[in-house]
Formats: sequence, structure tokens, C-alpha cells
Amino acid sequence: MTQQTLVLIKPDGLKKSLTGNVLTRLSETKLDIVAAKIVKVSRELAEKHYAALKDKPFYGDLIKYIMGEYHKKKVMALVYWGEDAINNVRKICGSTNPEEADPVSIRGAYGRITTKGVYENVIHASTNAQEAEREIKLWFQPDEVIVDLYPTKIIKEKIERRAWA
Ligand code: IDP
Ligand code: MG
Repeated sequence: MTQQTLVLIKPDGLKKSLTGNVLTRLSETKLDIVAAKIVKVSRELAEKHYAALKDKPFYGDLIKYIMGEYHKKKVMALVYWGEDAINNVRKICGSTNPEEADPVSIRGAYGRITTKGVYENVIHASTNAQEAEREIKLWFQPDEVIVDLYPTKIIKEKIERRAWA
């Protein structure tokens, strides 16, 4: 089944100059990258992204981690598209806990657990189609993705925006 999945190279991945390595590993999947950008993650975006985890003891640190407070204040967000995209990407990422992850997976090779107990595991990947849809819509606008993934609508709005001077 053709699917799409959200991938984030987290702030530890960017700080450790792992972008190239991670993208190379992901290219093994033969999936297509259909959207990509560098994002400075706001608290609002971080909290929406990890809304399901808000009762976990590590939630506060997780929000700080994804906002880049421990590393660099940026994340690389991508959408991968193709056959069985969700599981293919998750397989290369490895388990959530970097110490338990297969050593040749991205998380097993590059992740660590901090002394505070945060799993700094370099990469995020959606877990299922429903989560992928929620997350892609959170991180990307329709025009930022080069294929039509979900239905869209045209809205007319008068907004002030920053433009090149
Ligand atoms: P996933 O990223 O493999 O889907 P989730 O359970 O959705 O795992 O957790 C989101 C992120 O929260 C993880 O990638 C990891 O950075 C962090 N995390 C998850 N569980 C723990 C934990 O038990 N301790 C510390 N950090 C955790
Ligand atoms: Mg998850």
C-alpha cells in the first residue's frame, strides 16, 4: 500500500551533524521525499506533536528536547512517500529506547539516554496511518508537499505576512 509518513531529524541529530547519515540510511527504503524543511519548533507545535504523551513523567523534558533547548533550536521535517512507508521507515529507525534498539538501526547507532533519562534518539517517524495524517497536517501546509496526500480546500483570507523587503 502506498503511504506517507512524517520524519523528523531531532535537534540532537542536527547538533551531531547526522543529517547526511540519517538521510542516507533512509534512502535504503527507496521511498520518495515529497516535502522537506528546517523548522524552529514553537512550544505550541511541540505540545501538539506530543499531545498523547502529556501525562508521562518525561513530557516536560521531551518538549524541551524537541524544541532544541538541549542542542540546536531546529528540526528537519520530511515526508516520505511510497510502498509501506510507515513500517519501512520505523524499521530503519529502530526501537524507541536507543539502548534496546538494534545497533545497526539509526537509533541504535546514534541515540543515547541522558543522565536525566531523556531518550535522545535522533529521529521521529509516524507509527501508523492515522498518526501520519495528524502529524503531516501539523508540520506541513498542502503547498509544501509536492503530491496530493489529503483532500484540500481553498480558503480566502486577508492576512498580514512577512515578505522579502
Ligand atoms: P516513538 O518516537 O518511538 O514513536 P513515543 O512513545 O511516541 O516513541 O515517544 C516519543 C518520544 O519520547 C521518543 O522518541 C523519545 O524521544 C521519548 N520517550 C519515549 N519514551 C520515553 C521514556 O520512557 N523515557 C524518556 N523518553 C522517552
Ligand atoms: Mg510515537
